[in-house]
Amino acid sequence: MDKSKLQLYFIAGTTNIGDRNLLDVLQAALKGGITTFQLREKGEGALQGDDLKALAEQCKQLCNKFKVPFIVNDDVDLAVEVGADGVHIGQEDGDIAKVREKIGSEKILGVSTHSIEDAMAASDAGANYVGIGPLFETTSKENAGAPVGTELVRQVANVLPGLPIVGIGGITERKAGRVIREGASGVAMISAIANSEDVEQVTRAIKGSVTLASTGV
Ligand code: 3NM
Repeated sequence: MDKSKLQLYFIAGTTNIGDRNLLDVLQAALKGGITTFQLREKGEGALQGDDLKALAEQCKQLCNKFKVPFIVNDDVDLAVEVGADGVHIGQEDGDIAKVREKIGSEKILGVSTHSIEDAMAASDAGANYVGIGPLFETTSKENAGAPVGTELVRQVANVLPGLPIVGIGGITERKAGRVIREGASGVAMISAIANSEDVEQVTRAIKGSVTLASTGV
C-alpha cells in the first residue's frame, strides 16, 4: 500500500465527539489534512444496524471527496457492504488470513498488534499495515493494557522493514514526531483530534509535526 496514506490516521465514532456531528468533525479533520479515516463505532450508545450503515456510507462519500482512504473498524461485513477501502481488526477479531480472503487482495487490511510476534503473524497473514500500541496511556480504549512504549515501533521496524507501522495510543502533537522517528509511517489518533475545539486547525498543526518528522528534520 501507499505508506504516505498512513501519515495522519484519524479514528473516530459518534461516541468520541460529545454532542458534535461526526460528519462535521470528519470534514474539519479532512480539511486539516488527515490522510486516512477509520470509523470505529464502539461503546455505550454506539449506532448499529441501518443507522451505522448509513453513517458509514456518508463517511465514505466524504472521504472519497478528499481522496482519503475510508477504513471500517472490526466489522468486515459492513466494510464490504459499503465498499470501504479497507478494514482494521484487533487480535480478538478472528483469523487474519480468513479476513484477507473475505475482503480480497485489493482492500487495505490493518491489524492491531502489541508485540513483535503479533506483528510478524499479521504480516504473514496478509496485513497491509500494523497498528502498534498503546504507545502511551490512553483513555479512549477500554482494556488497552499497559503502554508498550515507542521502542516496540523501532523493534518491529527493524525486524519487518517492509511492513508499514502506525503508532497508536495517547499520541499528541508533541509526541507524534518521536513516533515517526522511531520508524512508524504514521500516527493514529482519536482524542488529540476528536476532543479538540478547532478540529481543522489542530489537525493542520499535527500534520505539520508529522510531515516535518517524516522528512527527517
Ligand atoms: N487502539 P487516543 S489504543 C483504538 O493500542 C485504539 O491498539 C489502541 O485513542 C491499541 O488517540 C487506541 O485517544 C485508542 O489515545 C487511541
